[in-house]
Amino acid sequence: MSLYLGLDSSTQGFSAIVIEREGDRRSVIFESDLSFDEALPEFGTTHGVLPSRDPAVVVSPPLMWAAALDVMLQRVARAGLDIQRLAAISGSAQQHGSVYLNASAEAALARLDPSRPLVEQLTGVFSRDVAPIWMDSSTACECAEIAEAVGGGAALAERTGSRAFERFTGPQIRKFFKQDAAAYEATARVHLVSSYMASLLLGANAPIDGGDASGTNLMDLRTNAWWPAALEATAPGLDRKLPPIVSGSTVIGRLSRYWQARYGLPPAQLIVWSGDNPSTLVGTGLVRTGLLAISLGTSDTVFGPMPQPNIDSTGAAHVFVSPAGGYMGLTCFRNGSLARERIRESFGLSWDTFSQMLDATPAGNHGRMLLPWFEPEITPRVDRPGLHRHDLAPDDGPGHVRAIVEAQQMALALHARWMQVDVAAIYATGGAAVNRAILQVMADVFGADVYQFDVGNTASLGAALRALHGHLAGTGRPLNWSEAVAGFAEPRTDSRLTPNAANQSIYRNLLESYAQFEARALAQ
Ligand code: XUL
Repeated sequence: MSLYLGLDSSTQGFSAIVIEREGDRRSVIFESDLSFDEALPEFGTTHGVLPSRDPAVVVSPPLMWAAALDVMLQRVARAGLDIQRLAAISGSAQQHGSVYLNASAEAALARLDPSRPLVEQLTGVFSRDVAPIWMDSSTACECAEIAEAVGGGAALAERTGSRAFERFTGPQIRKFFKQDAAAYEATARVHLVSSYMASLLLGANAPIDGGDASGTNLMDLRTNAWWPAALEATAPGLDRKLPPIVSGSTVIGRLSRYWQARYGLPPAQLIVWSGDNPSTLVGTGLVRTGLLAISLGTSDTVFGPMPQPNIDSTGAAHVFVSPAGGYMGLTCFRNGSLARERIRESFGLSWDTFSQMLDATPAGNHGRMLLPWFEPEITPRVDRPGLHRHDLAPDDGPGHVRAIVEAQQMALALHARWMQVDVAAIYATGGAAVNRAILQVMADVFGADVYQFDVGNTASLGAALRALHGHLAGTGRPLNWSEAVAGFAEPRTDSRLTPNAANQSIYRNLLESYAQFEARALAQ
C-alpha cells in the first residue's frame, strides 16, 4: 500500500500531510504544521516576513523555508509511519515569490552532506539573500514598463492570463535587475518558491509547473511556455535563468541521497510542485465547473475551474493553468486573516467572543460598512492603505466585527462576478473556514450552500493528491482527476450551511451600496 506526502510552504508556516490509498481505502494518516515565527525565531520574521520600513516592500528569508523543510522531513521520518512505503512527494508553495540562486547552487545541491543541517550548506548559494513575496507591492513602475513594452495591459493579460501585477514574479525580477544589475547578472537561476523547494528535495534545479508559472506575467497561457516578448520586456538573459515549465503531474526525479541518508527516507518519486492556489483547487476537489472555493488564509482568495481561459476584462483577476487540466480563475485579496486579526485585537476579543458578536449583530449591519485596507490591497488595487468607515463609530466593537466579515465576503462576491460562474456550492478552506459564523455570512452574501472540509490544510492535501496522480500516471496506471480526488478532497456533507433567504435579499441590495462605497474610496 503506497503512501504519498504533500508539503506546503506558505506565508506564515509550513505543513505536511501523508495520505494512503489502496483499493477503496483512502485515509489521511499524518498531518503536521509549524509557524515560522515560533519554530524558527532565529530568522526574525513576523507572520513569516522580515521587518521593512517601507510597507510596499515585503520579503522573506529563503533559508528559513529550507530550515522548515528540514524540520518537517525529520518529523515525517520519525512519525512512526511505515515510511518505506512512501511512493511520491509533491508540494505547494505561496505563489509569485522568487528565489535567486548563483552559479554555485547546482553543485552545492548535488553534494549536500547528510550529517549536516541543510541551512548551513546553503548560505553561499544565493545571489540575493531575500525573496520578495506575494505581499510586496513595490513594483508599480516595473509593471507599467513591462505592460508598455508588450503592447499594453490588455495584451499582457490576453497572453499571460493577468495584466501586470506588482507581486507577480516578472515585475519583481525587473525591479531586482534595475536596482542591482550585478547581482542579477550573478543569478544563474530564478526560482519560484515552489521550484526552489522542489530543488532542495531533488538535489538539483527543478522545473516548475504551468499553474505556478501562470503567476509570473511571463508565461504564454496557451502554449505553457515562457513568452519571449515578456522575457525581453522584463530583464536581459532571463530565458537562460528561468526553470523549464512542465505539466502539473510530471515526475521530476527522486528524493536526493541527502534526505535518504539524513532521515532514512526512501528514494520516493518527486512530482513537480505547484502554487498554493492551484494545489488547493485539487485539495478541495474542484475538478468540475459550477463550484467555487474560497480560501480564508493570510490572503483571501476565490477561485474555480474554467474550461477556457476567459480573461477578466476589469483587469482585477487572473487566469492560471489548472494542475487538473484546463484553467482556473482566481481573485486575490491581501487583507485577509491579518485584517480579521487587527479588528479582533483592537477590540480585545478572543475568536469566541468575535464569533458571538458576529452572531448577535444583524445581517446588513444597519448599513454600517468598512473597507479593511490595513495594508496596500491587491483587489481592488489600493496603494495607500487605510481603514474606511461608513456610518460606523470607531468604538463600536460589534459593528466592526460584522463590518469586517461582511466587507470581505462582499468584496469576494463582487470581484468573483467576472468568472460568470453560476455558483451551486462554495467549498470553504483556510484557517478562518473553521468559523461557521463567518461561513454563514458567506452563504448569505453569495446565496449559495457552503461546505467545510475535515482536512485543515487543503493546499498540502492537494500536493499529496498531485503526488498520487503523478506517481500513478508515471507507472502506467493513470487515474482521471475525479478518481484521484474521490474519498479525499470531499467536503463534509454534514457541514453544509444554507443561505437564509431574508439575509440573502439584504445582501443583494447591500452589495450595490458596498460597490459604490468602494468606488468612492478609490476615487478619493
Ligand atoms: C495569489 C496570491 C496569494 C499567494 C499566497 O495570487 O498572491 O494567494 O499565493 O497564498
